[in-house]
Amino acid sequence: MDAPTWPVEFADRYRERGYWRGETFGGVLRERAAAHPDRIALVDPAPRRRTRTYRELDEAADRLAAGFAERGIGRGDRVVVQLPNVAEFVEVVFALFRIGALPVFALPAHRDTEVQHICSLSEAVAYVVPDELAGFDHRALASRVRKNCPLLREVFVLGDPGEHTALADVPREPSGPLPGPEPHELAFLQLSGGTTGVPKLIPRTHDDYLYSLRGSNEICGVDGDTRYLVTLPAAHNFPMSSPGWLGALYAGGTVVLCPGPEPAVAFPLIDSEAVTLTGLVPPLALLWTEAAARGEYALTSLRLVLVGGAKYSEQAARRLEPALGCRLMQVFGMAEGLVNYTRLDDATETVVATQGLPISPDDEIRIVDDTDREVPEGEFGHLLTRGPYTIRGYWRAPEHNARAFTSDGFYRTGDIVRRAPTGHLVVEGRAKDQINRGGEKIAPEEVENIILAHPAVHDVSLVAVSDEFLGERTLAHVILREDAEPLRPADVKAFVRSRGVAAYKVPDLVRFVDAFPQTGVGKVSKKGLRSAAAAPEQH
Ligand code: OOB
Repeated sequence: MDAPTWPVEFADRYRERGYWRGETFGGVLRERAAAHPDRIALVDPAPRRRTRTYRELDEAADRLAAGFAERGIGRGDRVVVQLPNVAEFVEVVFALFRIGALPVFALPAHRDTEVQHICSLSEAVAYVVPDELAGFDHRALASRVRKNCPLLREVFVLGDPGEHTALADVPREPSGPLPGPEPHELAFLQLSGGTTGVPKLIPRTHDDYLYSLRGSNEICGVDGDTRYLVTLPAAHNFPMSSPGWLGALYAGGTVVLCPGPEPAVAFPLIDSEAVTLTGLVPPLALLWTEAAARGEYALTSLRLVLVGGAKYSEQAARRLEPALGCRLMQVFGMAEGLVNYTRLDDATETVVATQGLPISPDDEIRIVDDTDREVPEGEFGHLLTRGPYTIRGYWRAPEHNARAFTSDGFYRTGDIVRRAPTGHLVVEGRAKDQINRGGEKIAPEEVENIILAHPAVHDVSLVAVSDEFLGERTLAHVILREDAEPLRPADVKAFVRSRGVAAYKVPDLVRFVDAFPQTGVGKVSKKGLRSAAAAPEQH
C-alpha cells in the first residue's frame, strides 16, 4: 500500500455520519454542469478576459481527459501540475480527476531541486508546465528534469511547447465515459511544508477532501452567489479548499483567477468582478489593509476575507475589518487535513485573538506534553489530531510516518497550541523544525543541505529571525573551512539560487561564525542561534 488509510471502523463511522458521501470530483462537476450549465464557473482576467461556464468547464475536462487517456495516462498515474492561476489549471486538474490520475501539486515558485524530487518520489508519468512565467523558462526546466526521471514520459506545455507537447494539442472528442475513480480512492497528492531534507507527499481522497469543502462552505457561507478570488497560488491547499476555488465550484459559485496577489492587481478585479470572498496570508493581509485605507477602490462587494497560513498578529487583525469594510475570519489549517476557522457569529475579540475551531465534530484534538500526556485545560502543548479529513500517513514514507503519527493514528502537527476559554484554539508556537516565512514553509535541513554542498562551507545552520512584515525570515549561520577563501553573504545566496530552488528558500540573511552554540548533548542549539541573532548583520 502506498500510504496508510483509515481503519474500517473509522471509515464506517465517517460514512454513517454523512461526512463521506461517495462523491467524486469528476462526478460533482458533471452534476453542477447539468444543474446550471450556463452559470459562469471561471473568470480568467489576464491577459484578456475569458470565462468558462459550468458546461464549458465540464466539456473541456472531458476532452482533455480523453486526450490524456489516449496518451496512456490512466487511473492511479501521477501527473505533476505546475501552473499559475489560469483557467487551464482548473481544466487540467478536473481532467485528471475524471480519469482517476492523481495531480501532484507543485508551486510555480518551485525549481529544479523541488520538481526533480517531486517527480522522482511520485514516479510521475507526466508534467504540465507553462512555457514561461515571470521570466523563467519552465520548458527548459522540464527538459532537465526529464533527463533524470526515466518514468516521465510526457511534458505538456501551456503556450509555446518548444521540444515538448502543446497542452492545446491534447484534447480529443470523448468516445464514451471513462472508468472513473472510486470515492474512497486518492484524488491527488499535495506537498507538505516539510520538516526534513525533502518534502513529503500528502495523499487525499475524494471522500475526505470533499467533506472538508462542504464543511468549509457551510462555515464561510459559500453558495451559488459566491465569487471567490484566487489570490494565493491555486496549487496551495489554503486557496484550494478553505473554502477556496474547489469549495466555490462545489457550491456552484464563480471562481476569479487572480494573476498576482498585490493590491494593484487584485483590487481592480474585486471591483470589476464583484468578488465576495478571498483568502490571504498575513503579510498580504497587512499590505491589503494599508492599500485599502488609501480609498482608491470601493471594494464594496467584498463580504469576507480569510487570513491564515501563519500567525496573524492581533494588532493587524483588528485593523482589517474597518479598512476593507468586510468580515475577517482566521483560518489555521494544514495540507495534512485539520482546518480550524473562527465563525461568522464569533465576537470580534475571538476573531482577532484566536485561530478558530475545527470544521468537524469528529475532528479529535489532543493537546499534550512531551510525553504525549494531556495537559490541563487552557495550558499549551503539542497539537495532535485525527479525523474524517486528516491523513493517516504520508505517501511512501513508512519511517517518517512512524514519527509523524501516534500508534493510534493521530497526526503530530508540530504546532504548540492552547484552548481559549471559548474552546477556540490559539497557536502559541511551533515544536517542528520548520520556518514559516509569511505562510511559505521552509525545512531548514533542506536549505542547509544545499549550502553544505558549497566547497568553502564546513557547516551551516538555518534559523528563523522575527520579522515585522513576514513574521519570520531566514538566517543562515555559516562556518567556513579553515583553508577556504573568504565568502560574502551574497556569494552564499547566489550559490543557493544557482542550485535551482524556490526563491523563498534563499536565506534572507547570512552570518559567518566560528562555531555554533552547543546544547547539552552537543547538538546545534538553534535556540542559542536565535537569541544571538539580534546582533547586526554582515553584508
Ligand atoms: C496551511 O497549510 P500548510 O500545510 O502550508 O502549513 C500548515 C502549518 C500549520 O501546521 C501551522 O504551523 C501553520 O502552517 N499555520 C498557522 C496558521 N495556519 C497555518 N500558524 C499560525 N496561525 C495560523 N492561522 O498553511 C493552510 C492550509 C489550509 C488553510 C490555511 C492554511
